[in-house]
Amino acid sequence: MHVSKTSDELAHDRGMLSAERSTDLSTLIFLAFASDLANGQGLKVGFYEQTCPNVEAIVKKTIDQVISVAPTLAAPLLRMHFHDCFVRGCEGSVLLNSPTKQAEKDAIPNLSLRGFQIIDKVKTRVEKECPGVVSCADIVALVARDVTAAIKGPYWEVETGRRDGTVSILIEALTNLLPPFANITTLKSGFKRRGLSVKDLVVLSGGHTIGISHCSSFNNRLYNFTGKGDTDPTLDPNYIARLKMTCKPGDQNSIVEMDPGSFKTFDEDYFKLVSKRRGLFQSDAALLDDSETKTYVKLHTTTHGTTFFKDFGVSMVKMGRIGVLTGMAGEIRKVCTKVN
Ligand code: HEM
Ligand SMILES: *[C@@H]1O[C@H](CO)[C@@H](O)[C@H](O)[C@H]1NC(C)=O
Ligand SMILES: *[C@@H]1O[C@H](CO)[C@@H](O)[C@H](O)[C@H]1NC(C)=O
Ligand SMILES: CC(=O)N[C@H]1CO[C@H](CO)[C@@H](O)[C@@H]1O
Repeated sequence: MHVSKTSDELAHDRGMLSAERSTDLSTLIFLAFASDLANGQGLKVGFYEQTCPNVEAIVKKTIDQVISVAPTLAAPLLRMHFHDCFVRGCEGSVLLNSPTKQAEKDAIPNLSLRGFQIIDKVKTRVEKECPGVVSCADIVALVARDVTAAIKGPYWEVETGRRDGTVSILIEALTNLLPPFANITTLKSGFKRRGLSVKDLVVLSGGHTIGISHCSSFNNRLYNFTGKGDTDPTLDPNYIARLKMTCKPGDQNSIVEMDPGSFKTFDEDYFKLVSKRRGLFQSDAALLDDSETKTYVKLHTTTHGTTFFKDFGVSMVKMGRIGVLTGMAGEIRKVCTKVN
């Protein structure tokens, strides 16, 4: 059952969108959901060992095929698990279509959420082998691991046993996703509220070692940071000059690589960039504003054989526990874009 909204509510949402950058969206973020603490009870590695023993092999094979021809899909597929988990918990609501364009999918922050068709492709193959057994939420979690491994990133054991939710609401995506202009206080509390630590915040931000961003996510830093036609003083001026070549004033559509030169490879370069004041978003730069996150960033610019890969797997498992539905809760969707 999708939740439909009246046109009044819609108008309200749109107003919120345009106001989003100037007003305090993060207050809303905290009001939205108090219940989605991480616990992960009922999840375990190998949950489908008896009921669908080949599921992980099917997912991996499909993803290896996809990434070998379209490596840039790794980034949105990793990001999809993050978005799923931060809105309503990891229960596949990010995948739901709404006939009236009112689902999470239709929210502005999903601007770059791509790869839904890959999830459908995996699901179709899994359903063929074990109909009605494997949830879409688990497929999203497995895909996030497999795309990361496929682009030379870390590998981790994924806990499974999630079930799928039946509700997806646009406004929840707007209010629960952290905005790119979030400061360190907002970031830390947003993670804490979901049972994630300050370390998880800095480690998972390392996901920005791959992928692209639209200019709209950081344009204010280049042209009108405080409304006086100024730039963000925390962003390297040379980098600003370079970004301005692609991102013109008010440009919403152009895209840049978040980790220029290696945006298709999962590596530690993100931390080098942040340390050189070349983190693309204010939320990236903010990692220098807390002693714990700053220490982690700096550590990963100087030492060899760092712990980032191992840490990333650990934090992804923790993220994958946020607000999960297990046991008899929710359902196993037959098709990921629709409730049964
Ligand atoms: C800490 C708070 C976070 C904020 C504020 C944030 C914000 C953003 C924004 C604004 C974009 C660009 C969207 C666009 O303009 O196209 C983006 C892209 C991306 N994010 Fe994050 N993000 C956060 C955390 C994460 C986490 C935890 C992960 C995964 C572990 C992640 C993975 C990605 C990836 C892979 C992309 C590139 C997507 C693509 O290439 O299509 N982000 N993020
Ligand atoms: C961080 O952002 C929040 C929400 O916009 C704001 O209320 C708070 O004052 C900011 N904190 C700092 C230290 O700038
Ligand atoms: C910069 O921001 C201010 C305040 O929001 C606005 O009045 C002004 O028109 C903006 N300037 C440009 C060039 O967008
Ligand atoms: C507002 C917006 O861009 N929504 C998009 C969210 O993602 C879906 C699937 O890629 C697009 O169809 C929507 O247009």
